[in-house]
Order: sequence, then structure tokens, then C-alpha cells
Amino acid sequence: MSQPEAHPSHGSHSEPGFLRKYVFSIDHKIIGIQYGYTSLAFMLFGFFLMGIMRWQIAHPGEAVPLIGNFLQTVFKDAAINGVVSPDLYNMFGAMHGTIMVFLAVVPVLTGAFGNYLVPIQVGASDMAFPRLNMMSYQFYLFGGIVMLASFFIPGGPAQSGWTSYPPLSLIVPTDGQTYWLVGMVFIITSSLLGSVNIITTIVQLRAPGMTWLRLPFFIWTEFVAAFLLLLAFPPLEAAGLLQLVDKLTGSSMFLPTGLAVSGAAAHAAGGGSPILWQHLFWFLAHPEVYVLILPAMGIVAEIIANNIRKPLWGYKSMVYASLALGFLSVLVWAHHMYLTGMGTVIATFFQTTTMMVSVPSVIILTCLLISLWGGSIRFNTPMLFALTFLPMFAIGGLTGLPLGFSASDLHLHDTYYVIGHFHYVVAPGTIFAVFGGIYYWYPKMTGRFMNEFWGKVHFWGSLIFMNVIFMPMLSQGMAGMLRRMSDGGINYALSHTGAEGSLPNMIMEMNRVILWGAIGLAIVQIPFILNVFISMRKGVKVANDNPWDATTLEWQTETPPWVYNFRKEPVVHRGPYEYSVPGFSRDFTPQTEPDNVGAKH
Ligand code: HEM
Ligand SMILES: [Cu+2]
Repeated sequence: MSQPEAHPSHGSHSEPGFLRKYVFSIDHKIIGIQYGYTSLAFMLFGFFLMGIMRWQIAHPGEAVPLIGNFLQTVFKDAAINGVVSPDLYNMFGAMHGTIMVFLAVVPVLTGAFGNYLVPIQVGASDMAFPRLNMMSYQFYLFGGIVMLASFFIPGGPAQSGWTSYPPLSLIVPTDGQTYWLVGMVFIITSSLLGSVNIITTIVQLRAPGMTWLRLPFFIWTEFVAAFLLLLAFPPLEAAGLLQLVDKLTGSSMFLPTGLAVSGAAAHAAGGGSPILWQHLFWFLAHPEVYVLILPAMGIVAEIIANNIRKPLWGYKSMVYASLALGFLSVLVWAHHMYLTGMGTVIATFFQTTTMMVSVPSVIILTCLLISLWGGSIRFNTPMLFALTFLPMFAIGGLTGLPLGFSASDLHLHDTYYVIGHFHYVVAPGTIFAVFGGIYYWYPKMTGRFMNEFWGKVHFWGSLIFMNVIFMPMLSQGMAGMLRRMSDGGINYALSHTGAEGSLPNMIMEMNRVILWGAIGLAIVQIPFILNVFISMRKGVKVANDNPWDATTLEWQTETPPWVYNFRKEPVVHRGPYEYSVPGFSRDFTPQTEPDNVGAKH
């Protein structure tokens, strides 16, 4: 992607070489773009793993078409004749989840969008600690490479779910889990470095006049997300290191006394607590879901504000709601653990906090919805993605409520209903926000628009196929289909035919429908990928630096932005969304515009 060209008038130092400029860059925009490419590549890879799993579920025991031989070459006994074995299914399942959450969606939101936009939107020339920023990307990349390398070791990668629950994770007799833990330690370290940078930049480097309540909503969401990462990741890092010690030295932080594996006593000292791991894992992983959703909401808010041409309704409520969301989200983690036998008192506490955390999400969603009222809406591609985020996220949030009550969760836990629930929030929810954001900021990064026609093909296709994939999962889960079964439940269904709780044919047939949905979704990503690359050369050129007639600071500098963002430090005079302000000649008033300029006489 294009990069900020050093302006000839800027000093006399020589142009940095290729390595300095693109590989070891300390420019937050280049680092953001590095994060962007890397995380989208991981997303594609995670998607590919999912595709193979969905084939196996829809056609259990049949060789994977086209790449069966390749799978056999890499995974040998785990893919004899190109058929996905239960072990391989577990590997792909664990790595799909890990890659999507830790290497794709979180990095794209905080690493790519966060890096590219936070300094420009607050009016700074770079992040507070540019070298740390580079290091953060490199740790992330290294963690990702370790994860990828584990595919090629004997025995293959980790296979105990993205949650890595002991004892299972510790008794699988391969090194995949060790790689997973080492990779996670690097990824977590990278996140911590990144969040320190984002927080410091927002606190310290705001341009003159950029008061807290003049910050774009996206900045608030990045701010809260960075705090969540900073507070919630260290316990998982510690837990990961402890699990690594268990794995390598045979200690038993997480292995209970008297553990038997396949009828024989396990080699473990005992005395450890598997439940402790679950607590430490979810203490991060629940806040982590808000690390995904908050910046997604921020992106959606920026796009909506720009395309309704009027101020966001309830900006301040949204800011306070995002702070409340951040605070409450660290108090709900054990709603993933109702089945551990925690007792009614603790369950009641976590049910209550879980219901409370949905309130601020609803506030944000409601504000965005009300904002649409009476706007003269522009239905361009970014806006279509942003608008669709609202109902898709709402489905995700609403389906979370029955999971939040322990009485109903006992039935739904570990079924496809949970899979349906969280994919609605992360896939047509968060990932739609990511797509919208790419279409929206692309002209700033490259000076050209992405193609609208193909953008709309991408949008409609993704919307339809996402729902074809995830809607049936909610029904399957309610019918009792469990998650993480490599045959999609067919053996279970056959062994219970006609019995109470068996899986009817229609529910099983949905596996094939979902496979077609996944194939469709893959196909409609092709125009998107081509659009990103072809538009860089062939896209319609922007007529000026502010092609969407936007108000926030990134649009008030040149395109693509200069290496230090602004030639002259911007001075901020107003809030972020002053659209259609009465008395002004244009329907947008940039944050940099002083009161007496632009006003009608
Ligand atoms: C109103 C809001 C929400 C409520 C009440 C809620 C509730 C829950 C509950 C209780 C579970 C555990 C279910 C079980 O395993 O039995 C769960 C799972 C999950 N939720 Fe949510 N949720 C909400 C929003 C979100 C959001 C915004 C995200 C992501 C952006 C999310 C992502 C997830 C994930 C990834 C899991 C499954 C993890 C796993 O077991 O692998 N949820 N949710
Ligand atoms: Cu949760």
C-alpha cells in the first residue's frame, strides 16, 4: 500500500532505504499497514481452516476435494487419503479459533486501525513510543510465525481448542501445545506494548484544543480497549507461562491429583487446579471480546456520522457507555463456566454482572440507531457495512442473554448455539465493521477509492452468506448438537435415532447448507481482495484530501498523510461530528475550523 512520501522541503536528511521504510519502519502508518496486511492474511488462513472443517462436518469421512493430497503430505497419518481425521479436526479447530481471535481480528482492530488512526485523529505526529510500536508488530509477527510453524512439526499444532483447557491440553502427547504457549506469550507481549502506546498517545499527544469530549468516538473505543488489554492480558500471560512449565517440566499447576488418562494414571504430580486455568483464561478472554467489539463500534460510529450528515445522537452517552462497558466487562468472565459447579451464589453474581454489561452495549447501539433518524443517508459501501453491523451485532448480543443465565446456559453450553452466538458478534458484527473501515479509509491511505460496484457485490454476498452460515447454527444448538464433534454429530444422531433428544434429519442437513454458505462466502471475498489491489492503481482518484466531506483530523491533512501527519500542528476548535451546523455554508465543519471562518455573512 502507499506510504507517506517525505516531502522535498522537509529538512535535508536523506531518504530512508527500503528496509527502514517498509520493514523496520517506526512510522505508525506503515506499522498500521503492516498489521493490516498480516492480520488479513491470517484471517484468510483461519477462514481456509474453517472451510476444511466444514467440509468434514458436511461430508464426514470423505476426502477433502482439491487439497486432499496436500493435507496428506503435510499431516501424514492425520489425513490418510486426504480424509480429515478427528485429530486433524481438533488441530484445525484449535488453530482456527486462536488465529481468528489473537492473530486476525484483535490485531486488525487495535494494531492496524488503531495504529493508523489514533495518532492522526488526535492530531499527533506519531505514537508516543515509535520504536516500541515497531517492536510490538515484530513480537506479533514472531508469535504468529511460531503458531504457523507448529503446523509442520511432527504431531501437528495444538489441538485442545482456542481455550487450551487442561488437563486435555497437557496430556496431548505432542509439542503443538508448547508452540501454542510460546506463540501466545509473544502475542500477549505485543498487545501489552501496543496498548501502552495507544493509551500514552491519547493521554499525552492530543493536539491543542483536542479536549477529551472532542475526541472522535473511535478514539474512545481504542482507549478503553487498550486498557482492557493492559489489565486482562497479564494474568493470561502468567497462566500461559505456568502451563508451559507444566508442559516442559512435568509440574502440576493445572493438573489435579488422581488424574487417569485412558484408564492409566497420568504422569503428573497432581494437586493442581484445571479450574484455575479456566478462570485465568476467561479473565482475559471475556474482556478480549470487548477489545474486538469496542473498536468495531468506533469504526461504525465514524462511518455512520459521516454518512448521515448530522451529529451523532448521544455522543456523550456513548462515551460514558464505552467506559462502563470496559469496567463491567472484567466482572463477567465466569459466565463461561457455569457448568463447573460453581454454586448458585457465585453464579448469581456472574448472571447479574452479565445482564448489566449488556446495558451499555444497548445504549451505544440505540444512539447509533437514533442517529439515523432524519439523516440524509448516503448508502455507499462503507455505510452499508456499518448499517448492517447494527442488526447483526444485535442478534449476537440478544442470543447472548440466554447464555448469561445459568439455568438456560446449562442446556446451551457447548452446543452450536454458542458458536452461532459469538460468530454473530465477531463475523457479521466485527468483521463487517473492519470491511466498512477498509472501504472508508482506503482513499486516505492510497488517494483512490475502491470500486463501488464490486464493493456492493462483496457486501451483499457477505451479508447473505454470513447468515446462511450462522443462522442454522442457532437452531442446531437448540436441538442439542454439540460443538467440537469432528463428524458434525452424525454418529450421535444415528445412535439415537428416534430417541428423545436425537438430532432430526433437518438439523443434520443444515451442515450441508452451511458448507454451501461457506463456499459462497469464500467466493464473494475474491472481488474484495482484487478490489484492494487493483484500486491501488486503477481506482478513481480522490478530488481532494477530504473526499467524504468529513470533519475529523485525518481528513484535514494531505493524502496519503505526510510522514509526520501534519505539516503544521493542528489546532482543534470543535467537536468531532459537526455536520450540517446551522449558519455554515457547507454541511460539514472540520474540527480545525475556527468559529469565524466558513460562517455565512
Ligand atoms: C449482551 C452481550 C453478551 C452476552 C450476555 C454474552 C454472553 C455469553 C455467554 C454467557 C457465553 C458462554 C456460553 C457458554 O459457553 O455456555 C458467551 C460465549 C461467547 N461470547 Fe458472548 N455475550 C455477549 C456478547 C458478546 C460479544 C460482544 C462478543 C464478541 C465480540 C462475544 C463473544 C463470545 C465468545 C467468543 C464466546 C464463546 C467462547 C467459547 O466458548 O469458545 N459475546 N457469551
Ligand atoms: Cu463472556
